[in-house]
Amino acid sequence: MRSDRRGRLKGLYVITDPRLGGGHIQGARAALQGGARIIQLRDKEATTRQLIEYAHALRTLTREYNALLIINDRLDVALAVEADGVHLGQDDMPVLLARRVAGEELIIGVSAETVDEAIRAEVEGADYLGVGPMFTTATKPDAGMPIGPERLREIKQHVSIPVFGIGGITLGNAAQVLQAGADGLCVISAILDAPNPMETTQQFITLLSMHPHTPHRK
Ligand code: TZP
Ligand code: MG
Repeated sequence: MRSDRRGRLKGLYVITDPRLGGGHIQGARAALQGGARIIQLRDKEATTRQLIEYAHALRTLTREYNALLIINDRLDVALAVEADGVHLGQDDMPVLLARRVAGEELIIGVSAETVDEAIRAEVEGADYLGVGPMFTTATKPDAGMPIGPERLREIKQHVSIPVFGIGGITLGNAAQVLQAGADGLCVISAILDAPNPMETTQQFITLLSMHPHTPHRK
């Protein structure tokens, strides 16, 4: 049986960054206080021990707010701290293998830049997609060229799982991503590098509430 945590895959999805917002815990707390209900732990530099420590702290914090916790890259860490999900890029563990290890309950998110990647991810069992970079971003130096909201619109026509736009999303351009059909927005710097991350989170949520999304087939 697939749990209803998948029904919560929409809206604002805030990804933490060790360098922004006072670090993972402080940044996540501000986003949660502002109303975010999906948090991803993303840290490309932490040791496994450090990552486990952050993940445990975020597991406690996200439970207080009844929010989903997703771990970037590391299925083992996600399982170890009983996170709700793992997020995998095209160079990470293949979705089929991750599903075999994780079982049915764990949410598996996948990054996709093209229609082919999106379709393959869904066929292999992904629960949602992160599609981007929508716009230029300084947060992920190895991100490719922006693919823009039109690619997201195209991807939406080919998959039935929720699609989040990611990369360079700000309060100023978020409407374009939502108009292209995004079910949600993944945001790092526009929130965690803002003067007041909690208030900026609230502003994103207000903006999202003005763009009702379409229901999914599953
Ligand atoms: N994947 C594609 S772009 C990106 C990731 C993790 C970075 C998004 O960060 P920002 O600050 O919201 O542009
Ligand atoms: Mg990855």
